[in-house]
Amino acid sequence: MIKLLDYGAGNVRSVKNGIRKLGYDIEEVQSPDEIISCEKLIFPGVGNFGVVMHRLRESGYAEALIKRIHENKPLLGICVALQTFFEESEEAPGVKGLGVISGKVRRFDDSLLSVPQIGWNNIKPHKESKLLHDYDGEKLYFVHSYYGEIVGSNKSWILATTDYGTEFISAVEKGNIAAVQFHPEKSGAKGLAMLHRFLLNSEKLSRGKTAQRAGEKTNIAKRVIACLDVRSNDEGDLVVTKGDQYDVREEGEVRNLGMPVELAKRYYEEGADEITFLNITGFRDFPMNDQPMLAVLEKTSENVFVPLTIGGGIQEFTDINGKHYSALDVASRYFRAGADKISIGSNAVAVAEQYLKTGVRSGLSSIEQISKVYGAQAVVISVDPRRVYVNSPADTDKHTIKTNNPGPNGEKYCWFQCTVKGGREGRNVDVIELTQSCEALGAGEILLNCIDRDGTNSGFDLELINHVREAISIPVIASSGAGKVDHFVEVFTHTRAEAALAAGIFHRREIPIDSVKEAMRQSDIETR
Ligand code: 1PR
Repeated sequence: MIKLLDYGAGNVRSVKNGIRKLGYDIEEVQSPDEIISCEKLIFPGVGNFGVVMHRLRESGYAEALIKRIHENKPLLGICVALQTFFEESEEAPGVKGLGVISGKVRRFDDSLLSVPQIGWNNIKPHKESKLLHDYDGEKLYFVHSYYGEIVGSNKSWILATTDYGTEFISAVEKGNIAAVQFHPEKSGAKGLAMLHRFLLNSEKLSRGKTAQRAGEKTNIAKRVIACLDVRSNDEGDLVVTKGDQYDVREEGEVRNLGMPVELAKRYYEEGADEITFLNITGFRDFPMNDQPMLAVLEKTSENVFVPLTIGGGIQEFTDINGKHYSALDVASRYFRAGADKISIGSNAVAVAEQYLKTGVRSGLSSIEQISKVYGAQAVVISVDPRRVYVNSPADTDKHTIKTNNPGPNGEKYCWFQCTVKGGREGRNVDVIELTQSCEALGAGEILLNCIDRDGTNSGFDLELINHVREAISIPVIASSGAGKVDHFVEVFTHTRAEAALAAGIFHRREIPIDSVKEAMRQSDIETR
């Protein structure tokens, strides 16, 4: 019997779906005894080291896990699960890990690189193994700010290492015990194949392949993301739509570019590195009542094994019966439905306004609450900025840039005003104030839209992307304006954006995702 250790944090649905897709049955562990007695145990991990360890200890699972490891019964840990094997973590000082591997879990240095590491990277196998038997060097999906350090006393555990600023432990294996920092359940068909190797009772050992030459470092790929803006049309059907500068109506009708579940599956099969759903009317329709959106996520995660982000309406809410839902409640529901990340738009602006006014981290905002439980990497901020032109930086107290695209009256400067409610309302916050505040409060990634470019096919706003990229150290997803493959090459060669997102060109089948990747490869841009 295959059991899954679900301790109530993060998206475990994808692991279950992955196992079921492989033709196996999987059930959740109900007691510490089952942790010890089951045939195969999968221990997935998302979230904060301190929260995870606390839940493992209070449920009696921590001791049971240590016993299982000492008894060498098959166990596969994923992500934070690998980190719990260590003695302690910089993420939660004073909290003890399971302590089966010596050494510490450390934080990546964000003065040198974007933290979290979010994306597809390679691994370098160090020894023969069951897990990596037949592994052919494909990139795998990582999402983490902390990593297991390599020290002399843990070398016997190391199965593979990866480079991200520093070289860190990306997989461990000893006997029947294995754990990986990447997410096999989010690493497409190759990741599922790895899960399969864990489930098979094969004793075959081999040293998996690596894409790296001896001594060469691994590199994270630039991600290509397909975005599905979703809303109900006038007939009440949930459809994928697409706006021109956020106007999704054509001759009065909501544009219908397809069905969300089918389109997401198509993009997965075509090689999208991630898929994002934005419920674009979420700010006015409370999403917990919006069961179709949850159903979209549940259905999609049955067949799509790359990361899924969901945005729209992630904020606190009191329903007509007076029942209060915190933003954390709303986000949790989405994580349980199969989301790996949630994206906050309008509410992030309100949170930033409050933070800019008080300078206090109350711990109560949506960003702080969700980040604390699920980790920074699960909290994306979707920004909807629009240009405001000025003649001189002295004309405003906002962060300005000198622009090569002058304003309608020849203005040479502009700032980027944040908007809420799908661009309907401008706020007195600029894009730098917003993104820096959100980073300080615990957000892990910025989805940088651009109302001026959205749906225009005229290319990404490189000035905006550089402006934000230089101001923060969390990853930036460039969005809005992609019209041809060269635009992706351009955004990755002229900015340090970690990912590029597009909607219209993919929905209208103007450019296959494959062609984007091919053009990137020809320009020596690291791709999956
Ligand atoms: O404010 O937390 O409820 O979130 C609402 C979310 O919905 C926000 O992330 C906001 O960006 C999005 N949204 C709201 N209204 C619209 C609209 O279009 N009327 N969509 C909208 C924004 C922008 C991108 C788009 C890219 C790429 N869409 O997601 O996909 O611009 O398009 P392109 O490649 O075709 O140029 P909340």
